[in-house]
Amino acid sequence: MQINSTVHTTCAYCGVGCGIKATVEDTDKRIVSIQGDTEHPANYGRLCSKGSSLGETISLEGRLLEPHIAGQNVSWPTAIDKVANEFKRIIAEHGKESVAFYVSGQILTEDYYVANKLMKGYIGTANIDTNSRLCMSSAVAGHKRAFGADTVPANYDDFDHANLIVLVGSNTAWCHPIIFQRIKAIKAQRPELRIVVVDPRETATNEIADLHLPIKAGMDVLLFNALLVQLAERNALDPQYIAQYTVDFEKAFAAANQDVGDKSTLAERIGVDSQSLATFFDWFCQTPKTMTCFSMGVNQSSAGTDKVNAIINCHLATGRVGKEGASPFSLTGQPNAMGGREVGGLANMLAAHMDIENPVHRERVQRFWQSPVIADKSGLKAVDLFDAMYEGKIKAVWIMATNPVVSLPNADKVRAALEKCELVVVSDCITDTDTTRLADVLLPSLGWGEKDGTVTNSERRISRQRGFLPAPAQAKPDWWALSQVAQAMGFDGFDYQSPADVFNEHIALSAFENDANIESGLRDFNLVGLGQLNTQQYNALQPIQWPVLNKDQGTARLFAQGQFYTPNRLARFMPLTSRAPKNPLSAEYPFILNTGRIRDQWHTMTRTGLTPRLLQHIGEPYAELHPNDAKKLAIQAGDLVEINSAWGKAVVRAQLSDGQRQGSVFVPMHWTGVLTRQSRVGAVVNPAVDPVSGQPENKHTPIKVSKFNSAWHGYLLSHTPLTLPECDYAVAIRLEKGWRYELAHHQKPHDWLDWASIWLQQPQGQRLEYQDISAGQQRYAWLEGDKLSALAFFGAEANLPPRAWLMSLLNQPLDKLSRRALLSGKPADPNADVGRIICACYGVGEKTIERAIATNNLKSVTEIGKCLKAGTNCGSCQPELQKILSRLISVVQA
Ligand SMILES: Nc1nc2c(c(=O)[nH]1)N[C@H]1C(S)=C(S)[C@@H](COP(=O)(O)OP(=O)(O)OC[C@H]3O[C@@H](n4cnc5c(=O)[nH]c(N)nc54)[C@H](O)[C@@H]3O)O[C@H]1N2
Ligand SMILES: Nc1nc2c(c(=O)[nH]1)N[C@H]1C(S)=C(S)[C@@H](COP(=O)(O)OP(=O)(O)OC[C@H]3O[C@@H](n4cnc5c(=O)[nH]c(N)nc54)[C@H](O)[C@@H]3O)O[C@H]1N2
Ligand code: SF4
Ligand SMILES: [Mo]
Repeated sequence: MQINSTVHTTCAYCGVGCGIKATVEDTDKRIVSIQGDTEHPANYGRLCSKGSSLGETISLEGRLLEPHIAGQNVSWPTAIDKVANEFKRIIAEHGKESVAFYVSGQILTEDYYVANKLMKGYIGTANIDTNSRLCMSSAVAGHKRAFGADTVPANYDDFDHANLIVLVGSNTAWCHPIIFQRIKAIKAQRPELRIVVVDPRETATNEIADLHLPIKAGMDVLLFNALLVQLAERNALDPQYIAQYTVDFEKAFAAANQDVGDKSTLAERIGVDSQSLATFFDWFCQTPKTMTCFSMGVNQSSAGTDKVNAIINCHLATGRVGKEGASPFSLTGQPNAMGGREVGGLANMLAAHMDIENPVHRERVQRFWQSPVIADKSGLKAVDLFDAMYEGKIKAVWIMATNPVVSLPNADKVRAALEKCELVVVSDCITDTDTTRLADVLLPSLGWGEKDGTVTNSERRISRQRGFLPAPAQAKPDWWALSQVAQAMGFDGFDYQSPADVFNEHIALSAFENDANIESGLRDFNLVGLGQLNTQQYNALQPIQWPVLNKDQGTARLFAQGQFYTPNRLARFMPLTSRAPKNPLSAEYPFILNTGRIRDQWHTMTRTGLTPRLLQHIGEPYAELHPNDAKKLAIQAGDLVEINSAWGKAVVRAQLSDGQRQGSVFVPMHWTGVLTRQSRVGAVVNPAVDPVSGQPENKHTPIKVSKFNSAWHGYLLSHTPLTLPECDYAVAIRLEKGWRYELAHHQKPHDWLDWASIWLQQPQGQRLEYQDISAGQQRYAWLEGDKLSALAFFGAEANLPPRAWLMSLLNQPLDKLSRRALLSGKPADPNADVGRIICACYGVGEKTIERAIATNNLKSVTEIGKCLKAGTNCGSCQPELQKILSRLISVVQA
């Protein structure tokens, strides 16, 4: 069927919240073209590699399409009765504290609102937490301590006005690519704009940095305490702002001063050279228009809340809050990391930015909902919640839009907890995930492009996500499933017919008794100016920044003139003392494991893992080590390494980079038990949490690293998907024309050919073979007609022939030369080897880029773009193009 309609919606991925125009080319085949929305203020038409490939992730492959109970398809009414009855039974037998929800910043505000209402207002416990605990909770806690509310004062437009941008614990280039590109474009126009990156390791974000402070893990509080002292000593404070709008400056200053102590050792304690530190202090002191943006390097720490407040202290002290080009700015992670907070989705919050610990707020929310009960204390935070489940105290859980078996720390314990839990309900759009594997009841959710509702981005901007594809099979919106279960449990108040009904209630609650004249009345989150929306108005809702106090008029910035949300409306300085990460290194575990993200994957890869294009850049889990550490450990690039902590282990490929801090190892968080045998890094991560926010310390786990000993290494190529082979190390990688499996095992098979044939599902056709027994090499290829259909290469060492060229041959007719060269793994024509793909949009490889630079004497990223198109679509690969360029130019010069 052909319908060419264009729908304006919002990206499914990060908290930048880019506007997208989706044009349905073919509804039945689900062919959709994706473009940036030039009118959306978050991106003005730009999209990164993930956003622009959304069209490739909406096929029905792997989709969960029917409700399941114990692995059997059932109808929705059966599934709903089962969930409702079991929750009721377990509550009757063990009390309401024995049940929990664990939800996500990837559900829509409407879904979140209903989940939170059901748990806190009807079941009557606050045991609802969310993956935002792992993401935003330190920022929330820091905002509330300083501002009295979880308010982000700033705005993306502020980048246009800033003269100094400090990026703390943020790999903006890879994780908030459109913000990065915006900053980069501003810098191209105004080279005087200075950018400082504070991150223990060098990342792609360094491309735009004038200064990099590779601080020791966890030293952010000391850095910003020292900055506060400098600001005071150099008369760079804003005494009027401090006096008029804040309290406790003296206390914060005294604590900072004491924390800084002996200045002669300060730089060393922070882990940077004293010249760089002095430059940072100079710039910050001299530049009124300073933005400090922070992300997971700040939040995911056992001192996360203090880090947030250390940053905010410096901004309050200089009056740089909510002013044009001057503000602290928390970059949010997920598309609805902010929306979830608005509806009180965390275990220690109430809806509409009210507080669960405040009896006036509790009474107010209950009265608004007319609900039978209201949770009277904070519920369990994510890590505690799964610990309680492990101990048998939580007996029923409903998990929605998150994959905790991969993403929570100490993830093997999380798996064990779910195995013990009596009732595990999982709502997802994908059938096979590490978490759905443990579900008793599976509920099929609508995915991006089907679901309808709102999300809020980093700058408080509420945007509509609009559906443009029909609901497949039995998939339903999450708000609907929640409302159905609520009704089946016998609760009134869930008679919603559409997401607009939920949104209107959310608007009404935000405005309910939101008044400075009533006790605990005034709240930052208020949508009163939206009024009540009919379906048409809801569908047409334009992006708008809360608070919306007057008709259809959002708020760009807050707090330039104080007016904070503390009882006396004054901001609070926090006195802070720096401290090392919770679990110290030891002789047994001498390295720091730092985990985070890569450019082209989204979390646990349930969607980005479906797109071969996004696996070309980085296809295998890896550990990035400093070359000196690698040398000491006798590890070479490409070897497999085993990473062990006191909590678990993982096996990944070694990569070396001198941008890594010595003693630190970076491993991406993305790989799962579905895609790999032993590369789920969450199993290794310590469950240490911040004492205020409960946010886990994902950036610091003491580990040991060693070369992984295996009897052989190998890889398979297949044009059809295979069962993941039973090996110590096995990773499945989707290709344009098939699949690749990277393997290693401690024991050799009796017969290589037999073994390969079994896992390759008995490939047919002509077989080519090559053996070099002394070098331990076994190579096989199968041709169906003139096409390569399967391939198996094994060797004693990890240095097997490169994969890029062989992968390009899969399922392709082979010419004579390629056929002859096949088992050597090297193309007869060296130009045929494109190398590792750098530009995912146009599939341009490293070797092609290197050759083009050398042959055409290319001097800039722009020239590479003109020559090869690389970097000219989403631009996400430009930092790497620059790196390749610099590397080759420095070789030429040397
Ligand atoms: N490509 C991609 N983009 C994403 C996501 C994704 O999965 N993939 N996820 C989204 C989500 S939910 C989130 S939360 C964001 C996360 O976005 P970011 O926070 O930018 O990403 P991370 O890689 O988790 O961590 C950021 C940096 O913190 C550094 N760091 C580690 N320890 C410290 C420390 O002690 N101090 C400081 N200052 N820095 C430290 C790490 O080295 C790392 O480079 O990304 C969003 N965007
Ligand atoms: N080691 C380490 N671990 C980390 C982090 C880290 O830096 N290091 N970062 C943490 C952070 S910041 C985050 S945000 C988390 C993210 O971690 P998770 O939330 O566990 O990861 P996702 O893969 O995004 O999981 C989302 C799930 O929801 C499904 N889904 C998508 N859309 C919908 C929908 O509309 N409805 C429903 N019901 N399901 C849907 C997807 O298929 C997927 O299974 O990971 C955290 N874990
Ligand atoms: S930056 Fe990329 S992933 Fe984030 S919202 Fe924009 S297009 Fe989506
Ligand atoms: Mo996140």
